Amino acid sequence: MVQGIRSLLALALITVGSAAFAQTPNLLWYDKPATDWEKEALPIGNGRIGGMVFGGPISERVQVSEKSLWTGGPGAAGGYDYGLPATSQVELVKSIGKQLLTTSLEPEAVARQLGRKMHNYGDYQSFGDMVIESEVPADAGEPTDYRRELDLDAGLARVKFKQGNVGYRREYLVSHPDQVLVGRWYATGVQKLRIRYDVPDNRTATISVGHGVIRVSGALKSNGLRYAVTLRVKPDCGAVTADGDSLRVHTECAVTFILAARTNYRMAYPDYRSKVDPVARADKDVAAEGGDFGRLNTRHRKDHQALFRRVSLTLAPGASKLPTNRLREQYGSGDASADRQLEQLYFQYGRYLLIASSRAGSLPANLQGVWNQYATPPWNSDYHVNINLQMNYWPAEMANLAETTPPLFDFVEHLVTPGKLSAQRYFGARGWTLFLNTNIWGYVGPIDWPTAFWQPEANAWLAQHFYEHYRFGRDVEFLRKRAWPVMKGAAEFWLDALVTDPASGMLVVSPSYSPEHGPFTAGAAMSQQIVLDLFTSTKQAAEILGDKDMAARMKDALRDLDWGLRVGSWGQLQEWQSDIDDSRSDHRHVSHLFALYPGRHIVRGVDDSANRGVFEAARKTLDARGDASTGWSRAWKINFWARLLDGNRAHKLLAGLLRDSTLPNLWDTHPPFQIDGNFGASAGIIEMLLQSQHEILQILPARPDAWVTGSVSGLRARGDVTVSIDWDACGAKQFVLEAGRDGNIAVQSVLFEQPYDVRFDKGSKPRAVNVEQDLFDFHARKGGRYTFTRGASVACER
Ligand code: FUC
Repeated sequence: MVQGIRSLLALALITVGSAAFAQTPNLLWYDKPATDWEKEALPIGNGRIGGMVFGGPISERVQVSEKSLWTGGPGAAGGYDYGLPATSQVELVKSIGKQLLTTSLEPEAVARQLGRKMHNYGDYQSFGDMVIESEVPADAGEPTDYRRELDLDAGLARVKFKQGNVGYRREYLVSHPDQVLVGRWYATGVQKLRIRYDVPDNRTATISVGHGVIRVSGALKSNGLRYAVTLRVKPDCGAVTADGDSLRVHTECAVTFILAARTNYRMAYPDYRSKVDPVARADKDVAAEGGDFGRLNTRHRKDHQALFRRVSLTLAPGASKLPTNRLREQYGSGDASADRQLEQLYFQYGRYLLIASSRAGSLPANLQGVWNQYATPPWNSDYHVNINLQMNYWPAEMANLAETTPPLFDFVEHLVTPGKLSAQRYFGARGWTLFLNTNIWGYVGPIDWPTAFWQPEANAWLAQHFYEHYRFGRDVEFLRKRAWPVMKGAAEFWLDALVTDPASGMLVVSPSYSPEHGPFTAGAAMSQQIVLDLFTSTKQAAEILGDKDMAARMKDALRDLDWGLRVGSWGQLQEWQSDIDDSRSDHRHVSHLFALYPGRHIVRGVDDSANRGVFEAARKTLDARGDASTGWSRAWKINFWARLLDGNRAHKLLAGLLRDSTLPNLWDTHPPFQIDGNFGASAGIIEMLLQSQHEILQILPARPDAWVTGSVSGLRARGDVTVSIDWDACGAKQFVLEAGRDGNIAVQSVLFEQPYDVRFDKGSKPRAVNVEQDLFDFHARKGGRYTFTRGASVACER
């Protein structure tokens, strides 16, 4: 009788739960289990731990990653030097820099002198696999009614199917508040399960099984880093027994799986080992909430939705009835509504992936976010800082996910200490720097790959994120305590490292290299533009913080700096000081448009001496580079075209990305897979709807014709403003600005095609409203809501 009631309860749960399988817009779903990790499995994560869910009915695999499980680094046999040379390279760097003032050099020639072999750099490792085999009656037949989904809104992966006369439902999440991966399996009949945890073949681990727990622990051979998994299996009723390295469960009830994964890594140069025992830590983790799935899920959902639900985007109402792989396959074949649904899903997926791969207390999102199944992943699954790490964080502020940025800031701050040694030993400079790539072990030197080893401007590009965080949230304490040391250190580095070009008398970067092609020269456009961005921001920050000395030094340096904005013979923006651009080049790095995005110095309509013709030249350059490229490059181009205010072209890039650079699980390809393109594209979609890089709000600056009607809410603009917009074919019908603090808000009114009524909600009366220079400019009050409604007299007939 009791058993019968339990079955009924399980059935009720499945029925109740089936609402969760309803078709909602923020959902990826499939009608088959995944077989391919890269293309089909579905990612869940809490920033530190990642899970890839396959959804196999008989043999289930959840592949697990934890961000700090890396080979190499300190402790590795043969030593590790953080990329720092034993003897000073300063004279060598200086002499090559001087040489480049009059000639160019092939990258191979420079790499022979300045490159260095990566030595115990290491690789990000898979943590292993939770494997659950089910035994079903011989006459059960094949599974039917199969469905596997990723619910972006709930932060859950789900699987359901029927086999024989039994219904099955499974849910998976990775909780940030509780730091565990959790699975919950329901069935309307008996579940006979065998559970094990597989460690990758390249490792040997100690496995112990008993009392409903599998413990796996060991140390990486290469560097002694300790790791531990504790997997607790908890059926609501029935027995769990040990069987060799596995656990067996025989139950008529639902079963909860709680998995903890820990290492003894800590992010602290030069001693990256914590004293905490990973086994004890993992054991403690699995005790969270007494292992009660309901409570774990409630806490997880609350935490996840507090972030995820802040932004909504509707390009087409409803949700497609097609599985996501088919929705993507048929993209662009005529069903406009389905295409819009895929675009909005892809946008929200980028936000979901950022929440899942970057939360406070862990390392930042790497080239694969947090998900990795390899022992030697592409590019070590590391942190490339000549665009890729930065691109991961492009959507963070605008997509109202500032809470995903602490890992980036913690990581960069921790690089400043070794980065100071790098600045001294390679440049004899103050401040800090690093080059093309870095890892969890504070690597700050160049490597020996001629195509891409030299990028000391990475310090300034990373510092940009600190200042942008201030610009969005206006947190002066953050600016003072966290951004300023990083920015000032990068600025002092460049004050020391820049050289005067005798030909122009201007300050240039030398050696300078435009990623990842062409010769080494002095003053390539990207080098100059990145330093320009840094000096501009550092000057502003110095003024805000009252550092008069630094403000003055930045002012002088900005006057003397070559800004890297030159228009060349075919109307292009020059990539190098010399006019040598090949109009047939389709190279994926469009580095010389840094000042367009993510920089802010290429401005439409400004025609001063620094900016003459560069907006048009940027367009010319981008046109010549063409649209097709690898995933992240297409994503960058969406942002470029949005900044060029060409919504249709930005949309064309987005369409190309979805068609040619997106896998069935909507991951971005490089190939095989690299997550930066997902993030870059989500940022690009926002740039099409809202821009604020000049502290002036542009509403729908690059809305493509294809987005006829729609709405977005919860986007963030610089100045601590939250923005919601409703639009139709004629533009914004209504937009609402919510001020997070007292201060000026400027809206570009030139884009208003019709008259707007402006309503200032109670208590938020503006102090001053100026309509001049095409700006609607007013002083907002903290908490004020400002509603702009298109005049009722305007009939939109388009
Ligand atoms: C940069 C890119 C490559 C790749 C690598 C991780 O070097 O040029 O295409 O994305 O980063």
